[in-house]
Amino acid sequence: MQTLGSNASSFNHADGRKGTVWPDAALPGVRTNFARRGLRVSDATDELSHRYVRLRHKTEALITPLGPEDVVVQSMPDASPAKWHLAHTTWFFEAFLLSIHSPGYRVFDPDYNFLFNSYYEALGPRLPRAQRGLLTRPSSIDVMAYRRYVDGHMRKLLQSAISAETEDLVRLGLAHEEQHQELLLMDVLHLFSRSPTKPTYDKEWPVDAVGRGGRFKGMSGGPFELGATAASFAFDNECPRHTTWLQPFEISDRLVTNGEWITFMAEGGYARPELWLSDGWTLVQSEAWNSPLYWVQTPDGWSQMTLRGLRTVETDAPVTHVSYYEAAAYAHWASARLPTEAEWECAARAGLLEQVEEVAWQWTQSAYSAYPGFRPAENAAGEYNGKFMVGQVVLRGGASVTPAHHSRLTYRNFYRPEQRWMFSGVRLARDLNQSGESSELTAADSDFAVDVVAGLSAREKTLPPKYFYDAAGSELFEAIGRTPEYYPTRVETALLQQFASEIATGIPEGAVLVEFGSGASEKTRVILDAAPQIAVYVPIDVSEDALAKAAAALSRDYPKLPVVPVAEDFTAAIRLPAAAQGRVKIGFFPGSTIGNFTEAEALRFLRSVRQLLGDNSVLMIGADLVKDEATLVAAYNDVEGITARFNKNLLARINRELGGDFDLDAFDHLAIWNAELTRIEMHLVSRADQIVNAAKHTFAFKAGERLHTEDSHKFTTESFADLAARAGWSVSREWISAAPQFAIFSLAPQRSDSLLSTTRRTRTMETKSIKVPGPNHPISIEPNPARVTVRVGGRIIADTRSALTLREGGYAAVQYIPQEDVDMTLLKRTDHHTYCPYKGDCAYYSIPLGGDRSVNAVWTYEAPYAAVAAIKDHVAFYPDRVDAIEEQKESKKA
Ligand code: SAH
Ligand code: AVI
Repeated sequence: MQTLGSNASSFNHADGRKGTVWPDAALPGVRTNFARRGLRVSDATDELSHRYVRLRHKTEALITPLGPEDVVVQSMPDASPAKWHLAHTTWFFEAFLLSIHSPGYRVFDPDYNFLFNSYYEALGPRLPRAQRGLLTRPSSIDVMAYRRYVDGHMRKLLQSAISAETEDLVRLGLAHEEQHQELLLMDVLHLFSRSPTKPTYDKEWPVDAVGRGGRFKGMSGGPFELGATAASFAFDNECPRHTTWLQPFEISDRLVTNGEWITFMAEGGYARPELWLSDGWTLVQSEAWNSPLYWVQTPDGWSQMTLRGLRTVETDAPVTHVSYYEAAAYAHWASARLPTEAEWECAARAGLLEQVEEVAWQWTQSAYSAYPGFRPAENAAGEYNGKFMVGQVVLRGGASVTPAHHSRLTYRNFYRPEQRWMFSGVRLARDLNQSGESSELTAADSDFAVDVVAGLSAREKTLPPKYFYDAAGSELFEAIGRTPEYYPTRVETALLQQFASEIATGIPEGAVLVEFGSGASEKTRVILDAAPQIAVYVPIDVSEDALAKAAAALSRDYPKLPVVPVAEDFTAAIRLPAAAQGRVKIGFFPGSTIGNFTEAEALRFLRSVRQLLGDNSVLMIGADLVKDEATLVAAYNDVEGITARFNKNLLARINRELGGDFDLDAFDHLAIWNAELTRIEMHLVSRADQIVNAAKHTFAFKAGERLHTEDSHKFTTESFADLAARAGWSVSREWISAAPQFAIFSLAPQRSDSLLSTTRRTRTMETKSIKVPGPNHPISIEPNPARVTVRVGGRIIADTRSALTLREGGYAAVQYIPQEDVDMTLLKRTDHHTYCPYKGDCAYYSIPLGGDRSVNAVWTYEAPYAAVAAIKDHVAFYPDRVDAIEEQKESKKA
């Protein structure tokens, strides 16, 4: 037994809570006869009439927060006034059930068939959809009376013996009214979003749960049974169940978040035509779309109109109210695609998906069309779904505004690709390789496979350069050394030969020579020839082939010298062989291989070598020096194309060892000078949009997209000495060649007593030159009237109205932000330092939130020179190491 007045309505909510609206009133000012009379339904005997009563009441509960004017207005042609929904759902029962299956039934008002028929041609002409907001008559009171009239007759019908056909129509009517409950909420939200006062529908309306971003889950392909069976209620468009074929795919277990969408926006998502379907791009321009529907930019960032009113966009909650065009553009940008509806249903049935029906309907890439064998019903209800099967796209799942238990895994929602007032979201999918293996790598997979998958899955694709050196790559490197353009090998060898005897004097009797990245050990010979006192040689290299060949050749040519090769990654913890124990260790790291490290890697390497070699050691390092761009660029773009082959050998190696299918001709070699970071960068550039499989994964390359394969940092004697000093070494000798300049540094371990390090620091300070800005190097600092914000990883980490704009010579203006307006807890101090003769010593921070891209993204002058004293206690951000640095001009308040 159940009292109607205590019947709560429930909706799906991501946090598992149910939204509750108590149906103790209906239209404002309208009598609700059931509630007033406290009518009980104890006489309703079967499940269907209980459901009918509960559901009808729930619809009325939804309008309790609305005022009399709210229920009449139509905010756009796609939306309907709440009053119209109340009447139309009632008309559905009258037209499809009572008028046909209830003998002697007289319609409530003959005009209502014209006013409240939505789209059923078989039931006569109707009011044009866009005119529903003109219905000030019938009044709300009339509409509620209509509901009561039809409810009374429906109760009688449901208490009589009804046929299976009638029962099916009742269930259809109930499902129909549930759809309109959702539509009513969508339409109210749209209406309120258009109101300047941004009203709240329900301040207790649950918010979507926040959480982690999605992880891709793999599914093998094969036959799949798609669609609903006859076992329980389903719309006709979900039937018949039939076999379809799936290719292997992977699908994200969660929906795309607002934070991820903000990154898409920051990376020009709404401004890059190449991401968009043609019709979508036309809309972006004509409608000036720059964010999801209902997002508004406020001084505090993005806010979003919701049923709770205007609220700050929650970065970890799923994005909602996006069109198919936006979803497809996002997927393109994210190197993914939208799932097909069969993939979605298959993964959902396998239990792989979260956020299935509690947040937002999920766009699929499937056009809404008939399943094989689909037949619409013969009667007027045949118009329910089938006639819309063109020009629309299927969405799967369910939304926070969908009545609980309304949706199911076979449910096919559908909207036009430009619509976005419904609660629509995005779930990504990707193709899997043809073998359909799980994309999860296991312990059995090599480090190479793990690094390739990680590097090619990154937003900016990259691979560690150590993988260049398989047998073929090592030989290609040797060949590069013989090209006229690649001067480092030639020049360093000549320098070694020139100063061999000097170098040899620093090597004591019985020492062990430990070489890092020894390759063919050609340069080693110069040292060995000049220093026969070397008792043992330990070459260390990842390239087993190069190492074995070199060891064999040296043993042949230096028969008295024990050669003990170590085939390992020299960045890992290395143990020297027993033959090296008890001997003075001479480290040798030629070739400027140190330049292939990032600064952090170089420091880590130098510190670990300091440990490995011990206090009495010497470390000789060959390092290429900064020089004119033409010489540098030519060295990595030899005319014969050997460096290009070396670069592409990385792809060939992936093909050989990881089952890859890279087409080497579909990539171009690119080597460029990055003056700001003083390094040559090598990339492979995709010539076209292409899909590549490797290491059980599928990777999408866009035309022009780069795979970053190597950095070769170039040094100055100062920058190198500084690097060495920060890792516990001091430069005791340096030999520098004539142009093209290359250096060999002999390093000694810094003594650990503080006196020496203080001395060194003092010396460094003394040798720094100080310059004063002037006409040749002007610097200006001005307060910035704009509000400046800095975003990283979707979060605002700096927000100020007191930024200082520093302009220096021809450089881009830099915003210096007071530290008090920066969330300094999100920054991590690094040991990177630079020096500017005009501004002083510069210290750096990384932003862990931004990952690798945000290493040393922030700098500060802690004790700036007098000319720029104003920037003390301020920090600045590299624009390309954060999501965005935004300036908003403050509008003058009236
Ligand atoms: N020292 C030689 C070869 C330089 S080429 C010369 O100066 O001509 C770089 C060498 O370093 C290659 O032989 C490569 O296999 C090796 N190498 C690169 N990264 C490595 C790593 N992480 N661990 C061990 N060896 C590495
Ligand atoms: C081994 N390393 C220092 C070489 C360099 O110059 O960075 C590798 C190389 N890359 C292209 N050409 C040579």
